[in-house]
Order: sequence, then C-alpha cells, then structure tokens
Amino acid sequence: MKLYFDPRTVNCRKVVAGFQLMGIDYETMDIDYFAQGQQAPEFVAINPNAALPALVDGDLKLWESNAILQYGADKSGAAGAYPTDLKVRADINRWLLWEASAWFPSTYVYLVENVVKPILGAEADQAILDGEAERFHKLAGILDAQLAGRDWISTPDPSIADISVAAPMHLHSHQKLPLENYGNLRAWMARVEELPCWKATDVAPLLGLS
Ligand SMILES: N[C@@H](CCC(=O)N[C@@H](CS)C(=O)NCC(=O)O)C(=O)O
Repeated sequence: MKLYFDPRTVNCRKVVAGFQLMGIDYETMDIDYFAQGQQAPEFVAINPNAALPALVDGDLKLWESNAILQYGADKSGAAGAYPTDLKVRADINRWLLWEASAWFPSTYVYLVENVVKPILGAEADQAILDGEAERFHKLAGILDAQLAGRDWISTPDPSIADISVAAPMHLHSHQKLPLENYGNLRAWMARVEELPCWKATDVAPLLGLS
C-alpha cells in the first residue's frame, strides 16, 4: 500500500497515527501540501478532490481518511481497533461519519483562524470564530456526554474512532478550542496524547509550534 501524504496535515496525521496504532505497514509518497502538491495532475489522477491523503493499493485508489483507516484495518485484520461485531462496528462507523460531516468542519475553523493564518502572517478573524462557537459547543457537548464514564469513545481499548475524532483537534491548544466546560473530553484527549502512535506523529514541531 502506498500512502500519499503530508505529515503536517490533520487528515494525514489521522491515517499515519491510525496505521501505527494497528501496526500496518505501508510505503509513503510525500506530497508537499504547502506547495499545493495536492493539485498536481499526477495526484489529482489519484484523488480528483485534490486533497490529502490518498492510498493506492494495486488497482484501488482510495481517498477519504476514514475510508483509508477502515480499509487498512480490514486488510490487516486489526480487529482490536475496528472490531467486526456488528453493533460495535456500527457505533464506530457512526463516529467516523460524525467526525467527517460535523466535528472536522467545526474544529477546522479554529485551525484555520488560530494556526494556519498566523503561520501565513495573517490575523485570526474573531467574527468567524464567534460565528462558529454555537456549533462547536453543541458538538463538544455531544462528545463530552459520550465520554462520561468511558476511557475511549466506543470500545474498551482505543479504536479508529478515537484516532479519527482526535485528529481534527490535534493542535487544540494552538487552535484555542474552547474546551473549558468539557472535562470528559479533555481527559480523553489527554489519554489519546499518551498513545505511542500519537506521540510519534506530533505535528507541532513540523509546523514550528512549541
Ligand atoms: N474528508 C477528507 C478531507 C481531506 C482534506 O480536506 N484534506 C486537506 C488536508 S488535511 C487537503 O488536502 N485540502 C486541500 C487543500 O487545502 O487544498 C478526508 O478526510 O480525507
């Protein structure tokens, strides 16, 4: 399997950390996100969305980071991180879809305003952050409630749901995510941050953040 990626980007970090959690072997193909490598015709032929990451396995060209995690888990038989029990799997799938459709878009606003813009020498737009706050707090409350009395989102041990949902808040202190009211969420994120696969894929130094 060949993973086309830039380790500095959130959805690539998700796949790399998830593959490491599951002990999956793969080759890497470097694409420079900040040089718009994802828009090169050779890459767009693999992912017409011109977005990272993408996985190539023989004749399969796969995009969407959560689909890549699911495929890697099934191909490698990593049933601990993506159990085959029907109801457990449905629950994990639900959180993967929630991450892609709701959580990522909301946390991404904070990433762009408070991390990407400053890196590029621009200022965060407080009006945009204020406009996102209501949706963010609704979603953070949902996740915090799910984590009440649980170490991990869906399973007794970390699963790809934990990696997927943690990824878009991986720079949460730099993103300035307003997490003060969500103790369960903060405790869970601290557990994620202790995972070897998370420590090994720290993005902050690659972006010049401390
Ligand atoms: N839903 C997609 C989102 C992929 C995505 O947005 N990737 C970002 C990097 S994290 C990207 O390459 N965006 C294209 C761009 O900014 O030009 C996934 O989970 O793979």
